[in-house]
Amino acid sequence: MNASIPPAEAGHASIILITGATAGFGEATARRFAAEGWRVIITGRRRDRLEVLKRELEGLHGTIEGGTVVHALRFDVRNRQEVARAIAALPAEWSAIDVLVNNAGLALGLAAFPEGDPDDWDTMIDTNVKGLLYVSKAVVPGMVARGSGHLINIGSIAGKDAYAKGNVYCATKHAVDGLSKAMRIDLLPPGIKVTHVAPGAVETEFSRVRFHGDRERAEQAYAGFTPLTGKDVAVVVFFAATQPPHVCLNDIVVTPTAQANSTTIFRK
Ligand code: NDP
Ligand code: 8X3
Repeated sequence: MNASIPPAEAGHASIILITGATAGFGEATARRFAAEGWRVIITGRRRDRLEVLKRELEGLHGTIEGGTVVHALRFDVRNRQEVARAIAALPAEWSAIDVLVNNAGLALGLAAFPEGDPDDWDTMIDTNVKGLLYVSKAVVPGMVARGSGHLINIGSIAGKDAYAKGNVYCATKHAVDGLSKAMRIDLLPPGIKVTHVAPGAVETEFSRVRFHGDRERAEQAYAGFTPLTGKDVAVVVFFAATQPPHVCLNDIVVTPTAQANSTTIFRK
């Protein structure tokens, strides 16, 4: 992977906004891009985590072009007004976002359809689908005006094939796949790239959130095989973001070696 374009080649440090950068591969992606000299906008709901990560990355990578290397924005992707206000209020030096990583998302519960909890369904649909739309709607007009930009939408292997008891989570990730295809068509004229990244099992806070804090159940999800890490996904996102202007990686499925598809994991 040596095709990366140093941000300096564009004449200024590129800016990336990552939703859900307080944990998991959003956080790993923020670390990776900051280390590569990008200016990084980290977002999420947990203000304390945003502040700690901002301080850490500034300590590690200092300032860039006389300004700070990290900007933190607290918002809930489900709240359309909050999203629009936060993006509109970005200081001028942070407003020309080159890459948007739509990563914030979650699964809640693992239940056959008749036993599913409609509150969990609402949260997954509001976060994984509507949240992605709201953030994109706030960021894309600037990209269109500048005639360049890149959306990297984090879907899932669960958006390629459904699995038992995954029903609504799988549906939201199928929606991310479908939206990525549709956005790619609509955003051809202004030259905006759209990449869909569909990871398999990655050990993050994902399963703890899914099982409402049950650590033992969460750990079982990764028993008997080596899952991906947040860093593994960050490598893929970085590779996609640093291709030359005429190259767009459309759809990337990345799984642990022990995983063939959404239903088949070889556990020792
Ligand atoms: P984590 O639980 O570790 O991180 C999720 C991130 O999303 C957190 O930063 C959280 O921040 C943020 N988030 C959740 N809800 C909201 C919200 N309403 N508003 C703003 N931010 C929100 O999970 P992962 O890193 O594993 O997951 C990241 C993405 O990858 C998700 O879209 C997930 O569906 C997808 N995915 C995960 C896989 C896995 O196996 N782990 C595999 C394939 C895809 P905060 O709580 O501070 O708001
Ligand atoms: C998250 C991983 O196993 O639910 O998308 O598909 S899984």
